[in-house]
Amino acid sequence: MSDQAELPPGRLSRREVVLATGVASVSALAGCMSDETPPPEQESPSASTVTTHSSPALERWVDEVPRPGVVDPTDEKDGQPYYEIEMTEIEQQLHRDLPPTTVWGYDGQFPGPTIEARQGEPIYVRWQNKLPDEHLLPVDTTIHSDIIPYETPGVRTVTHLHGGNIESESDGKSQAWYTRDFAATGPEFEQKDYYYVNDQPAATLWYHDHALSITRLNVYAGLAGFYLLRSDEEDALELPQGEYEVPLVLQDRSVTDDGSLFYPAAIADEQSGRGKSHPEPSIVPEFYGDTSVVNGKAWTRLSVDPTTYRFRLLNGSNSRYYTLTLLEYDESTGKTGNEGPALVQIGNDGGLLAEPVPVDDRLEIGSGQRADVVVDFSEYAGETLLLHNDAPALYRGDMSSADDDIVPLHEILLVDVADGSGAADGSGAEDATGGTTEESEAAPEGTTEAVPNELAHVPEISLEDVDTKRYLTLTADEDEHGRMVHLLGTEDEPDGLAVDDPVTEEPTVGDTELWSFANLTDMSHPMHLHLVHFQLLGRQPLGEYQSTEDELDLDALESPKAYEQGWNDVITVHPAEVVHILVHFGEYEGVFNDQTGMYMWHCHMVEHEDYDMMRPFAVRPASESEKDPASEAQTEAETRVASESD
Ligand SMILES: [Cu+2]
Repeated sequence: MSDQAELPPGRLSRREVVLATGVASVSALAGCMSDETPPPEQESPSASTVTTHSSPALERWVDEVPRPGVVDPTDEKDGQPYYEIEMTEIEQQLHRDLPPTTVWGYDGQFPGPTIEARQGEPIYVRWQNKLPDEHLLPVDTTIHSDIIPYETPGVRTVTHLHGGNIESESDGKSQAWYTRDFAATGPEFEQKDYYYVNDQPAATLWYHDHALSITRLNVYAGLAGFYLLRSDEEDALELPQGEYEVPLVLQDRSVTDDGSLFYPAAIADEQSGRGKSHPEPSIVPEFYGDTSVVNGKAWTRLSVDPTTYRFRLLNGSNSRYYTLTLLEYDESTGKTGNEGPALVQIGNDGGLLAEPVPVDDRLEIGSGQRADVVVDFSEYAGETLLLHNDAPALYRGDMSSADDDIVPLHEILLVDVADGSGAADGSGAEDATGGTTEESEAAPEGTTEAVPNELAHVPEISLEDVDTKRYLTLTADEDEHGRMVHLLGTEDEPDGLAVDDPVTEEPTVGDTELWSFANLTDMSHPMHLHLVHFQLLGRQPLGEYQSTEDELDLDALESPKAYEQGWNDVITVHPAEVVHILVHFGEYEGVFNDQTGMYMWHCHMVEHEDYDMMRPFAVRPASESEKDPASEAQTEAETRVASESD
């Protein structure tokens, strides 16, 4: 097995990068693929053939960033709050100077309304599909046409609670899709009402569409929103709240002059087909929009008081990475200046960190990831700041180069800090914000105080607790049309498996596993596991890791960055790197809860997830695995276990 870190011959000799309508080939990474010879039919990469869709030049920073609404329960079910949330097609103005844009929203909003949940208080949600018969965006019907009935009328949707430590039946798996009014349902559809037990640490969760092979289109159309899980422990910290706690979903979009969302219908690609013609519409390997959209508005500004704020950052873009910092900004010249106030991270995907961590460089946030940060603006009264992104569109971590920035997006959000008069001390500001009196009284106290030095108890998962190790590959291949297909593989199948190949990851509830992601491609991937939150053990170069070695050399690992500690459900794996994560399936030292059944793990760049960088995993009950470790149909197993326990 000594060769398993080597790349399959010819596999990744070129890189197809789709811009809005165009394609560039980007040569393979030099360092990790130097011994590879290009296949003879390969043409030279040529940036000159790139054509891009350009969105209209909109005046920046004219609209204030909207705050997502909060949705109220519509009823009760089994004594718990019950929400009925409709997905509908709506018109929404994305910018002052654009005509209204047709988007899809939950509860009539893009992004969807925030669900405010509390630890220990379960809720039910019925995600009602009320979408039109026709998709808003071009659907490629060649992907998994054997398991997706593309001829079925209606738009397939299914809502996944990202970061939810929840039952399999409510997970929102990609094949649990359904069309309008549940007229047609996918093979893994089980129930209409989803049950969210909320038995996990307070965290910034989010919900979004997850329908098999059209997730990229449904999310791009607008189907995503926040789910903020709160707890008494978190409340006791008196973190900034009310007006001083701002959820911000960062997205990139492209639009046309009439305001329509633009998403490429095909790979306009003379180069990559090797003489083969692509289907049309065709999926594109990645999508990068040229317009920054925050909370559903393009090029927005955020007005703040010179005090401390809590920002719930979510990367809701399809493929784009962000590396963020706040810079001083001269709005009249458009020039950036010195570093602004530090982003101080207090939480990530799965909840609060043990202690606040100033982000000393830039905050890297991949698609699907959340960063819970506080920022103290008190030294910046009267100043203008820019939330600045430095990640090139095609992101490779430290290996990134300027050539990778095929669709630049550096300016994300303008922040206006009010001058110190009046509003600064928090004593008079809240009346002007339109908040309720109760909120106004609650908000100011914690906002100007320093954030507590101790935030949460985060029990550490130890390598010594590992029951099972899995070596998992991130790889790519070419399909019969000459298009790139991204895949996930295993030690036995390093070249990758399809989403509908039999399940190969079958942890037992109560076990701890070491998952080692080996990235054989030339770009960074944000890898996501449903159900669980995991801890990053460390990273190392691909060439230095032999999966057959019994012991992992901890000294050889690059340690997690401070803000990567704690509970993650997305982790970035850079090119030619192995990332080791420790995953416990089930309750762990008083946090999280036991669940069994089928879930998914996948790259969260949704173009990759759709084709075909997604795999199932099955959490087996402890009793079942003792009796029969071989895989059986999970539904049968669950039925059996359930009936035995009755
Ligand atoms: Cu990916």
